[in-house]
Order: sequence, then structure tokens, then C-alpha cells
Amino acid sequence: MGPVESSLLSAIKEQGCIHLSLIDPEKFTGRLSRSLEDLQSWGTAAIMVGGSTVRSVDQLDGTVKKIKELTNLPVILFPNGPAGVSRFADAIFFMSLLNSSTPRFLIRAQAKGAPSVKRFKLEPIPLGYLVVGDSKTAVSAVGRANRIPYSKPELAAAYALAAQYLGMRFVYLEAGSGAEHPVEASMVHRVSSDLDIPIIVGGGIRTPDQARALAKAGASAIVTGTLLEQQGPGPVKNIVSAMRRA
Ligand code: 1GP
Repeated sequence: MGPVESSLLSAIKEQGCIHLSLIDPEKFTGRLSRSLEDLQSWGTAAIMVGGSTVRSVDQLDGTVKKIKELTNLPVILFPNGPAGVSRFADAIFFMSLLNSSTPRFLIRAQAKGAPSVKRFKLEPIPLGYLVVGDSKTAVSAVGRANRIPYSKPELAAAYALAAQYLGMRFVYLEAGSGAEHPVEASMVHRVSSDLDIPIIVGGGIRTPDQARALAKAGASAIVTGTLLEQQGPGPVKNIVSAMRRA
């Protein structure tokens, strides 16, 4: 296990549930410097960089370099494929979209990207990625996911357990960026009661109440992206403090 994963696990142990900020290089147009300063002071644990439609490595590199200049928080790539690998990041969620219907997102893109991860000496953090819920989001369409409905939490739990048994060290329950309905707390609760590895939850989380409920249900990390892009760092502060209280 590398230093970034170790720092995430220590923060989870200490805080119960941590906050991760996602910056999509294609979408983020806000002022990065002010936002990052605020996020760091409020206690976000790491910055994830990526998005379902990232194509330009130059744009990705530029965003990662800028974030690294502005903060000493770890930068973790959240790749959509080989184009999501930047040599300037610290770590990468090395993930398989477990409920994709295409081998491309199950293993082919990973095989294509793995040599770059090694060459750039990025820290790989193995993660099982699951698209859940009813929202027609970019990740669901691009990843050709057979979404797991909220009415089938036992199915999400079975996939998550399979991820754990395959040696993945995190599971990510993803409702999709900008999802209308974030992951339901009952699903997180069902998954977390079967699992020994941390659960990351993201997609459509907009309010402190949603974040608090997910943290209480057993989420180890909560990801927000769109909120920062659309409303600036203010609302993120309320989410982080609600999670702390939870
Ligand atoms: C998307 O889960 C993340 O991969 C974050 O979603 O942009 O809706 O916060 P939002």
C-alpha cells in the first residue's frame, strides 16, 4: 500500500467519513486557487481529477499541475480510460466498472493504461466501481453500465463483496455526476454491513442532510464535484461540516 492510500485510511479511521473533491478538467471553469484554499482549510482529504468524457491529456495534465501548485493535498486520478492518466498526479483509482456490459471498461482500458501508471510511478489504488440508481448520467451511458436499481441493494452488496474478494481495496457506489437521485442511504447501509473495505459514495450529493445520512449509513468517503463547479466552495463547506458532525 502506498502513502496516499495510507493517508486516506488513516483519515477514515480518525474521522469516520472523509470528503473527497472531484474536479473534472472539462467542466471546471471556476477559480481553482480560491476553491482549493477553501477546500483544504475545511478538511477535504484529497482532490480527485477526472470525468467520463476526458479526452485531452494536455488539458488533464494542465489541471493536475495547477492543483499541485496550489495545494499539498494528494491528487488522485479518477480515469475514464487511458486518456485519464496524468504523470503529474500522486495516485490513481485503478478501477474496473464492475457492472459495465463491455470488456473495455471491465479490463481492456486498464490493460492499456497500466504501463503508463508504472512508467509515471503513480500509486495505484485498486477500486471496484459500480454505477447504481435510476439517473441517466454520462458515466452510465459512456460506461454502458447495467445500473443496479436502488430497490436491489442486495445486488449492490453482492458486487461489492465480489470486489473485495478480488482484492480491490475500495468500492465506489456511483449515482453519476449531477444525478437527480443520489445513492440511497439504505443501499449504502446494506453494502456496508457486508463489507470490510471502505465505501466511497458519489453522484448528485447537494445537501448536508444527504451527506450526513450517507455517512451515518456507513459511507467512508463522500465525493462531490458538480456542487463546486456550479455553486463554488460555500455549499461544500456545509457538507464537510455536516459529515464531521455525523
Ligand atoms: C461523479 O460521484 C462523482 O463521479 C461526483 O458527482 O458531480 O454529482 O457531485 P457530482
